[in-house]
Amino acid sequence: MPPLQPQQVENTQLLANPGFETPDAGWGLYEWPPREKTSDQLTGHFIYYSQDVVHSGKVALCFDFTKLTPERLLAARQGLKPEALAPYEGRMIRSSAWIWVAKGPATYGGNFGTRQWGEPGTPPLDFHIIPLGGSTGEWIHCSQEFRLKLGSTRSIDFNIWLPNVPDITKAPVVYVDDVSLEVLADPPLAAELLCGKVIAKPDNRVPILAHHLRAGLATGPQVPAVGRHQRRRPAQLRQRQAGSARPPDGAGSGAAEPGRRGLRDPPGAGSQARRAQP
Ligand SMILES: [Ca+2]
Repeated sequence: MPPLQPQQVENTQLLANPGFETPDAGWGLYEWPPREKTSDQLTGHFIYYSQDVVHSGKVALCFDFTKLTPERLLAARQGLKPEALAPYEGRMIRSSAWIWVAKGPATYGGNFGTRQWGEPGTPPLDFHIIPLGGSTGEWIHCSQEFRLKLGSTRSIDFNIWLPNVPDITKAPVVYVDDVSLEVLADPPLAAELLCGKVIAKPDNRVPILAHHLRAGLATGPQVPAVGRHQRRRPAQLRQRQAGSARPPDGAGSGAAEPGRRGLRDPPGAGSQARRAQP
């Protein structure tokens, strides 16, 4: 029997502009706590698209705390619609991000992940938030996986929260790139057939071949074992010497959403952080 050819399976990206290659697309940029007269242009001085340090492509998002007071927190956010996620109810989701701490304390960290909201003014129905950080001068990958349960979710947001540090002489400069919120592909139960005639497709996924039945192989074709997902190979690290990209006009909204708390203690279970392998 000739070998079966496994189907290509790919994860589904839920975020817009995950690699920041299209400035001003997808992401809202914020300061926290909100303050009066905070303009998009001012926020753009602290969070901006940069070509200085990138994980892939030509652009990463830089969070620069060197001109901020210690209590300030910077954030990037995308909103997601439950209707768009409804087809993936019950599926495994992976959120991940790469971070490079260019300047700051020996070890620095913030948080990132999703929050699911119900009625306005009430706490989140669910959240999946983990630390985002690491030591200076290397790309760190942080990721977690969870099962999507929308329930009565009315809105979802994906956030990156990075705080300043108490010692302003060590105010961080941090680059974030290749942020991802993916629906993990199912294992490929079906297979491309190289010969034989398909006579039935129970549950429309696993075909049964006529000659299998003749041979008494009632169990159907052997499906190659393929993992639930493939780990992404770290992209080659690149540190560019070119000057910083100017913050685009209108890069941030400058106002955080009222009545919503920016940070919560992240659940540690299911999270992982690992260093890039050059
Ligand atoms: Ca990028």
